[in-house]
Parts: sequence; C-alpha cells; structure tokens
Amino acid sequence: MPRTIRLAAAQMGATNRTDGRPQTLSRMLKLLRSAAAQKAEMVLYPEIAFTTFFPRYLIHDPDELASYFEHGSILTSTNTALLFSTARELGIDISVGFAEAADDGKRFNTSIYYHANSNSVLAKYRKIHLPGDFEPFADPEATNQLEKRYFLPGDLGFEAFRVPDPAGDREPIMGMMICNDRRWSEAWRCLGLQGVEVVLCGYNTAGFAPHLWGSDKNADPAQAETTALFHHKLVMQHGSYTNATFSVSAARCGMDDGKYSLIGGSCIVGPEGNILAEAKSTEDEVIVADCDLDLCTQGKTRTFDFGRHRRTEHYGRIVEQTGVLQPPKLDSTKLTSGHGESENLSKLLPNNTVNRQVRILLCNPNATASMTESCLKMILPTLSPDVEVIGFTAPRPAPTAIEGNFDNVMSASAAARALIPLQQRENYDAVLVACYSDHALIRMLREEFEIPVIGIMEASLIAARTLGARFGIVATSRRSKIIHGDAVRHYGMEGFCAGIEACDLGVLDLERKPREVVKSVMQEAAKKLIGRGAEVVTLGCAGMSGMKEAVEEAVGKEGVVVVDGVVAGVHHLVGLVRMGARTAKGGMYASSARGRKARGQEYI
Ligand code: CDT
Repeated sequence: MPRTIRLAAAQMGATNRTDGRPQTLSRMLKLLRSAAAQKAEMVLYPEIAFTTFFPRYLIHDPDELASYFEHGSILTSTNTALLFSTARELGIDISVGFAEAADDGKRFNTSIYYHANSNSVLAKYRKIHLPGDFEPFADPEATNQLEKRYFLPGDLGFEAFRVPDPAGDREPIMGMMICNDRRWSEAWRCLGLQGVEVVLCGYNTAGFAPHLWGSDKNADPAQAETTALFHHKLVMQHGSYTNATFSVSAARCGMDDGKYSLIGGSCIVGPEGNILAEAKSTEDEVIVADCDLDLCTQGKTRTFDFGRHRRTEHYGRIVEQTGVLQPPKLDSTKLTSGHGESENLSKLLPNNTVNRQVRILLCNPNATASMTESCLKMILPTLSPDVEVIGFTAPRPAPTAIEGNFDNVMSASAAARALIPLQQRENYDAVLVACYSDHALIRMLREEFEIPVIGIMEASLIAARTLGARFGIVATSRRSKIIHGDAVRHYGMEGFCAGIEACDLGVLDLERKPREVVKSVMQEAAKKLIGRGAEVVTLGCAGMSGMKEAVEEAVGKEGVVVVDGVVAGVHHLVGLVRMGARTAKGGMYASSARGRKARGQEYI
C-alpha cells in the first residue's frame, strides 16, 4: 500500500495592522474550504496567521500588544475556535502559526498541529531561532523585526511526531519549524534524526528590507525580492534533500499596510529536493500535492543513511560553540619550535580556556542608541574573534542622557527591568555598564546576576591604577566633576587622583557639537590634569568613547597614557570570564529576588 498523503499550503496575502480579526479569520476559512474541496488531508497556514506580522512594529500600548496574542486554549478561544471546528467538520488537519501568550505569562512564536479526527492538538512547536533585534533600528524608515523583544526562544525543541491514521497505517512522521528556523541546517537535522517525513514551515519573510538583510539601501526592491525568494526555496529544497523528507511551506505575503513587502513562494518539496507545487501569486492561494511518504526511503537508506555515514566525533563544534571562531591569524600566532617548525599557538592551549567564545553585554543605561553604537565601534577593532560584544540601549522611561541622580535611578530601573529577562534568554558571560559613574545599575545587576558586572568608571580606574601612580579624569559638566569626585572616594581611590577637570559640556553635546570643538576642550582639560601630576588620563563619559586618540595627540608625547573606559571594561571582563570568576554572593551582592518573591512582589 503506498503511503500517499495529500498535503496543502494555505498562503495568505497582505494582512494589515488595521484588519479586523474576523476579516482575517474568514479568509482562513475560505482557504480551509478550498483545501478540503481539493481533498487535502492537512493544510498548513503561515507563521502568526491570525493577525498582521506585528513584530515589525515597536508597540508601547500593552492592550494593542496583547491583542496580537492568543490567550488560553487556541481550540476554544473566540478568536480562533471557528477555524478548528470547521476543520473538524471537514475532516482536515491543520497546522497553524500564532503568537502564544502562555498561562505562565511567557510569550512564544508558536505553531501547532491540530488533528481533526481526535479534535486535539497533537504537537506544539515554539520558534527557536528568533531573528532580528530587541531594539528597533535608529532609522525610522527601516523595517524592524523585533521578535527578540516580544518572544522567548522556544523551549520545546525540535520534536517529530506521528500523525495517527484512523483509515490506514500511513502514520506520517511530521515535524514543525517556523520561518527563520528553515535557514538553519541544525533545525532540519534535529528533525531528520527522528526520521521526519514531512516538515511544516509557516513564514513571514520580508522582501525588500535592506536593514534586516544587511544589504544596500539603494538596492533594486524587485531584485531584493528575487534574492529573498531564491534563498527561501534554496533552504527548503536543501533541507528536504539532505534529510530525505517532504516539506510544506506557507507564506504570509504581499504588501502589508501598503508598505511592507513579504515574499510569496509557498511550496511543497519532495525528498529529492524537487518542487512539487508552488504558489503563483502573492495573495491568498492554496497549493496541493500528493506525497508518497515511501519516496523518503531512497535518501534515508542511501546517501543520507545517518546511522551508517554520520561521523559525530567530528561534529562537536556544532553544539559546543555558538559564534564563529576563526583560526588564529598566522603572523601573530606562529611559534617557532626547537626544530624550526612553526606551530599554531591555539593548539598548544587546552580547549575551552582561551578558545571559548565570550559574550559581553555592553549596556548603555541611557536611551540614546547612537551612543551605544559609538561604544561598539570603538571596541570592535580591539576584539579577538572569540569575543563578541553585544550592545543594549535602555528603553524609555530611561532618559537620553544621565546627568544627575534622578537620571541615574530612572535609567537603572528601566534598564534592569529589560535586562533581567534578556539575560535569562541570552545568558551573556558578563555585563559592562557604559556610563562613567558609580551607576546604580551596577550594584543592581551584581545582586541579580552571578556573572561579573562592572561600570566603565571603575574599570578605567583599575586600569589607570595599574598603568600609573596618579590619574586624572576629563569630565563633561561641572556637576559631573562633583559626582565623579564622590565616586572616586567611593572606590577608595582618592589618594591616587590628581584631579578632575570639567569640559563644561553636556553629555549630548559630545555628539552634537562639532568634533573639533569637543576635541579642543578635552585636550585642554587633559593638559590641566597633567599639570596637576596625572600620569594617566581617563575619559569621564561613555560619550567620549572615540576621543582617546585626540587626547593622546595632546598629551601622549609627555608619556601620559589615556584610558577609554569602554575598552578597559570589556577587556577587564573578558579576563574575569576567562578566569571563570563569578560575583560573590555571600554578602553585599546576595540577591533579594527570593525575598521579593516570598512577599508576592515579583513585579519586575
Ligand atoms: N519571520 C521570520 O523569521 N522572518 C525572517 C526574517 C529575517 S530578517 C533578517 C526570515 O528568516 O525569513
């Protein structure tokens, strides 16, 4: 008996922000009836099918945000129940993507497999590879992809499942992935290793979105869409072929809000990587194909017979390493052995010490994203390939500059609330607080996290104390001079401080005033410090990152060293991470989270 199953994809065209749910649901029902009329046994809908693709918007209104999510049981909720009851009547299974507000308060980008015969959810998948960013792009014209903001990475793994076949014994093995997952060979292989025969993948893929794709803003939109479509089919065909499986993909496509283009290209692919059916439009459309599951056997028992051919002893990197670790540069790492042969230094070191990827979160506690970017630009050339620095800008109500105590506390609170869930998701190795002060966030995070946390001021002073006997600080405003003086005393360094000189500039003046003006006042301040005996000068504001050379120009000849706090901080933390150091929890930095929980105050 051939194990043939008729599968369908329900592609959905433009769905705008203003479209009502009943309107979108009625389109889904029409597609369902069309698939059933064509005798499909299962129909796949796109990712986040019941609403527009909202992660492209920065949504501040909690009610609007909640309206895009499905709450409670998807099978019985008023917004979605009709789809499932109709599928049950028509005897057709459904796989559909939606934004899930789970009962425990967590939010995921989810898809389920609904089995009509048993009226039950057979399997649930939560999207694992969340593309895009937490923060929107600075450019207001850019298309955003804020999935990292709105969802947690899926926690259910890539689990294949059998679909019961009351009429026979076909029992296909299926697996789900969502959109960006399809670009990751790891996702396919996890399903392939469970003998998957049908991979289901709903998607929303931007056509022309140069910021997202990291491509040229002036690229031809039509060409950009062709490339995006090419990549979509490439990964569906490649994943199907290399795992000897059928795949079904369903697009949400067209031009949302008359502005955001999404590619079509929904397709059903066979286990040889051949396209069996493909959507012709970028509108609502059903495609159908008969899939003989036994055709998977050829690939699964020959070229991709995993049990016979895979060499897992050489695949360790795939699970041990996340980011890229290039081979060390040849010039700097060649050692000459006694026999005149060169060896590669990294190979002489035990694994997982020098070579482990270190991920440092650079947290700018003010809400000025351009300042975060300047800090990242500054640090980038100093990083080895095994260190990654990820920028974070505090969300509002953090102020755009931190110039006093009110700003300090407001920014610490806003940043901490966003950072705690971020760290739970991303598990960074250390945090650098990029505000030149004894910022409240530093001690908050030391309490809440176990990883090392330091601010750029403290890191600068430690470096300055290492490099010279007396240091001086170039401050922004006269007020910051007082604040820095207090912080120097707090750090117990006043005995080594030759002075603090203010430039009479506000934090944002550092960006807004002409560079030559800023440079000259900073140089003058540095010279005064040297006159007072400073051997090392530190730059007293994250916004001064990038002015190191300019200050060195003025004072470097006199043997004076200039320390940039961002660079000092990142490398200080990398050292601590390499040492395996953790924040001491027995005293001052014990977390008070448990106490808050006991009091029923888990409101952060
Ligand atoms: N929805 C989704 O995952 N879209 C992504 C866009 C990536 S943005 C660079 C995709 O991979 O198609």
